[in-house]
Amino acid sequence: ESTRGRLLDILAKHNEEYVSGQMLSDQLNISRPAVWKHMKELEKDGYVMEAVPRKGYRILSFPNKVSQNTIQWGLKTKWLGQHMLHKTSTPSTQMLAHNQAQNGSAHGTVIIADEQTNGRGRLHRQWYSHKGEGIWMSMILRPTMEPHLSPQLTLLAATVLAETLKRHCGVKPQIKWPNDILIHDKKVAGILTELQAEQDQVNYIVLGIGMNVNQPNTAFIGELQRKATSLHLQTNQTWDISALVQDILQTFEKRYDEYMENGFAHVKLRWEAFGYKLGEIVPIHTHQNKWYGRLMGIEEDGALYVLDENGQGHILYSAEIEWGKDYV
Ligand code: BTX
Repeated sequence: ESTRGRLLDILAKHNEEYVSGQMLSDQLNISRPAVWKHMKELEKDGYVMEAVPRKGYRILSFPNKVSQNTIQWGLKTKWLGQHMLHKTSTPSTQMLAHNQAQNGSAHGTVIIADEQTNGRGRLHRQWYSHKGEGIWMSMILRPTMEPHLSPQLTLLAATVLAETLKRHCGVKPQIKWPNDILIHDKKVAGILTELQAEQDQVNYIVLGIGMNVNQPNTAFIGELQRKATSLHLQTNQTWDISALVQDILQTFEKRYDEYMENGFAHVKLRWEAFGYKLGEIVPIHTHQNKWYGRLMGIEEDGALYVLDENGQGHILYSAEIEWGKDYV
């Protein structure tokens, strides 16, 4: 743990009480001017500190902006997010995560940014990632697994987001296959999984999560106006991004460990409980064709199972399901 993290820990444990500079310097094994320097750094992160002569220091308030400190502060995980890199601005956290992974970053490393200037969705589509309004993060995972099973991790991530949003914000999210999170037929979050693998073993996975949190109505323009939504628009509340990130990381770690131990069956059930239009007939695009099928559920390998008009079953690996309020 970093010195600054330990410093915050000590101050937080003392709550409203002052902690003397001498005690901090003793406990952290650094000089008193070094303690002072860390305080100044924390203030840059948005902490409001009070320093009183002969009494010491205390925290008056925590930042509402995101930093490695605000996320790691009180983060109850064993391995996920214990290594973290936070940027105020970056082209794409996916790109950064790939670089980090190739340089040997540990399993569970999290890269997060306030803003992405070149955020990406699947098939090189753009992902709108405006400053401070959402969660733009990528995690590096190094699972012992065969590459063909990796779509299960995308589905797992989708269930984690749905589950966390429901519990944390009281909304009713749905998962559109394979990995879009919708609320009231509008996209609130997306997942992008990228894989580096050998023949029969995953080398690493970069799992990117984009979630719209505090965007106002005016944030979404053009096609996004009818396609996208934010938690703020759905709940009329402004959400603490660090707290939400912590919850996502904690829930993800728990579900990931369960999945590694017990397999996919529970993930499948949970995914299906959130499944968008499951049991319904919807327009489906595969290759150049548009046809109507009844969404039945997902397969062990993450494929979508659909019945066509003749009751014939189809297992789909790539398809677009038409969605939104305005299709028919
Ligand atoms: P996707 O290809 O399923 O969705 C991309 C489509 O979603 C776009 O074509 C556009 O129509 C719509 N869209 C773009 N931005 C938004 C937005 N903010 N909210 C709702 N809809 C939008 C989904 O791709 C996967 C997105 C992953 C994003 C994360 S953010 C952290 C990481 N870094 C990075 O560059 N990508 C990932």
